[in-house]
Amino acid sequence: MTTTAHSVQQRRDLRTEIPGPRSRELHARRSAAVSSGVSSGLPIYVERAGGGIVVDVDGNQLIDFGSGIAVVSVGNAAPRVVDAVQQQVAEFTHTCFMVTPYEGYVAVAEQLNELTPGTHDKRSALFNSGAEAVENAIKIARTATGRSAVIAFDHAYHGRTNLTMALTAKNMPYKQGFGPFAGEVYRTPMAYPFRWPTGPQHCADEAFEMFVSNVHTQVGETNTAAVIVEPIQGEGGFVVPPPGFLARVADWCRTHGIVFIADEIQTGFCRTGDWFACDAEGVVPDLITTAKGIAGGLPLAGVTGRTELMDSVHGGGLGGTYGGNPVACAAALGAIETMRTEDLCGAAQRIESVMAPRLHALAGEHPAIGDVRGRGAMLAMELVEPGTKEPDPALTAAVAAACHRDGLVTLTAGTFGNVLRFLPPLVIGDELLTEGLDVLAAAFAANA
Ligand code: PLZ
Repeated sequence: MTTTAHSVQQRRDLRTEIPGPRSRELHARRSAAVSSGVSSGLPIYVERAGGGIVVDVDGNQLIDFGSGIAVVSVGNAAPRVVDAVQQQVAEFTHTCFMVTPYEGYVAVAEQLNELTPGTHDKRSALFNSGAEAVENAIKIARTATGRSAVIAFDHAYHGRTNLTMALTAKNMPYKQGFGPFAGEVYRTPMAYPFRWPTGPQHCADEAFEMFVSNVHTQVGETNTAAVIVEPIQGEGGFVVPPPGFLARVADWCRTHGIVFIADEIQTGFCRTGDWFACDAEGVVPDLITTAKGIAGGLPLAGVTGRTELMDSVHGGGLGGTYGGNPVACAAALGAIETMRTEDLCGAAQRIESVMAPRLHALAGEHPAIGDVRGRGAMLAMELVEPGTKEPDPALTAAVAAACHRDGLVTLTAGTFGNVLRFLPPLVIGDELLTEGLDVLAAAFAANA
């Protein structure tokens, strides 16, 4: 079967200004048809994409350092994903797993049970989006423990539905005006080395002590169903907690019968150089949520965890019309096979070895780069007023805009909007990677 992926030449090519005339035309149509509540960081309208390149309707070819927010880790229109989807879509598109089941769902669950951290007995359930997976992980933790409180961290991002808005830390744009939010959600400081008030060397111990104290004094261990944490925070600015912090939180949860949930929706599936970010430290979560990278761009999400937790829910308590849709499951099996056979965990490590030294060198030249951090192909720079830790969201926006104009898709992040983050597809070639970094360096030279 032929696939389309390699029809996209792997090179940057700008034919018009960005966005070009056809994109601007589409943008005018969009403004008259699409809610302004949905915004786009870079309004070029996409015609095709493959590997590390996005092609717009004006024929411009941009280097992709975003992967549609860490989704197309296997590349856009990845050959195995395209083949699997084409075959499945011609066989059947939907029956609803809750009505008449099919093998693809079971096969994805088997893969999740095998690949996620820990060798204990596991079960999985599939959903459509990351937020839905997080909601269901909380439902499962509450049923299993008979408790209701949930602890989330500063700078956390877990989604835009009502419960996940409550779990998400940042007000604007995610929560502003959308309350009231779900109850029984409590927040504690994240171990954020760059911004820890008493210095990074105290961060892990003090954040852990505050966590324990906050749960004990403000919530009560026996009222607490779950603690949810992103092992490396995504939208919050690629905050990497110091080694040992997550393991201590997980151990403490175990002592108190609290379910430790790792939200690996952004970090999962080879992104950080391991199958899951928890693997780097041997942390074994009780429940893990996955989405994004799992299915090469088709909407699919999962909750995987200890059988005794996952099976504590009454039959029919979990589900949804489309959860584990057969086409999305076929895509996931194609994506996972790609990750295995092309060693995309190794590819993420290679990307770090190319990118990290360049980012550190840039930080040496530009005092506005206060911090370089991340792991694997999940790297970021935090921008500040030189000599201080005062966030500089204006410079961040200016550098991102300069990258966009010069044909590099980059994303921003962070509670203070001052983080440039890099999430290239794991199949990107070294040449494109280096060229993307050159574009970034030029954007700094012109703006910082
Ligand atoms: N948990 C850790 O990163 C999604 C959202 C972008 P959904 N992050 C990108 C935006 O502005 O909406 C995410 C995540 C983590 C949960 C989610 C939610 O996943 O598939 O977007 O619902």
